[in-house]
Amino acid sequence: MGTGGRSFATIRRLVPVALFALATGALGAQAAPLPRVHVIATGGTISNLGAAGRRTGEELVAAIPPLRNLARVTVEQFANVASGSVTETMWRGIARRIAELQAGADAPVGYVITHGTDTMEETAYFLSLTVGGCTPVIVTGAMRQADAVGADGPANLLNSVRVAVSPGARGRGTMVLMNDEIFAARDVTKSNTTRLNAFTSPDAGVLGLADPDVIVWHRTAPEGGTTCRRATFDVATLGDFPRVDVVLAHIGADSVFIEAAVAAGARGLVVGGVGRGGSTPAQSRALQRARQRGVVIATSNRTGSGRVGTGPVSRLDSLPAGAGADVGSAELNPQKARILLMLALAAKYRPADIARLFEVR
Ligand code: DAS
Repeated sequence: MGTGGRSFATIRRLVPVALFALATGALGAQAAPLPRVHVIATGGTISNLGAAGRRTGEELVAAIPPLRNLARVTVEQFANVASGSVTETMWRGIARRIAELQAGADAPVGYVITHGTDTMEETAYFLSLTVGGCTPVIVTGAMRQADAVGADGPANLLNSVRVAVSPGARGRGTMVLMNDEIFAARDVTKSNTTRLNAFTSPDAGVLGLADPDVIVWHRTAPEGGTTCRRATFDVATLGDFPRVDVVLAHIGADSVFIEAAVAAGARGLVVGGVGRGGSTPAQSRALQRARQRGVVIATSNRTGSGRVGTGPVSRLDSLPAGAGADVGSAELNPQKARILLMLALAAKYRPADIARLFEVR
């Protein structure tokens, strides 16, 4: 082989090396720094190893190599509990922590909260009311334990980070990602005990999808994503959360639970009413007595979807005419109506303003 042949072979050897060097920035071109996503781990099935304990957030992230090309993921272990053990004090702590990180240097472009699925919708809804700004907060978890065959946690965590760095997520506030589906915090609910597709938005549908190639948004962001949401409530200035209880209406329900809640100091009551918010005559009378003592009643329903309006509609079959201020929960289910009522009472809203607040989407 002559000289020309040798140099051609050399060039052929060098081209891949040069391309690799270009791609990695070794020839001087600086690769853009990866965006920071902060994971706040709280426990749940995504971390659960049964008798072997729970994985940490660091371990969950380390087990997903593709994350390294997607974002600079930082992790903090806020808690490591089943979501039935999450408290309202912890909610405040997470909201405050996000505000603190947002105000600091190197603020993340998004947050991922790993959480048990059982009460995930409640934590997500609380954060949607108390975290402002453009930065998305994605709450995720798993239906199958961390050591199960076909565990869904890693895909949910990876997809949540994909959503967190997606420009289309800006301005959308708090969302839930499960089973490749993205839900608005206000709309989402857990509607199955076991299935991978347990999360649904019965009234509003999914917000978007984490498809393999792209994040798809089915609805435009508020104001087209150009303005950032103001938090409805500022946890830094809110007083103590008042007691707000939920009572279920059903055939044969008497006044006992309503009276017990009032005796325990409830300042608000949410009725999981039948149909459009009805209750039994005994419950209706007890609710009327509670209202006369200054307890604010929000009427929700136990059907799993559909609205309860404020005023006469929500009083059908239940409260006597002229019963005074009544709050319909709109399409909020009882557990979410409880959160909004609790925050509104803590912020000293009047019943008429509370009624309006329930309608704000
Ligand atoms: N279902 C889980 C949760 O919601 C329970 C667990 O992981 O312990 O937290």
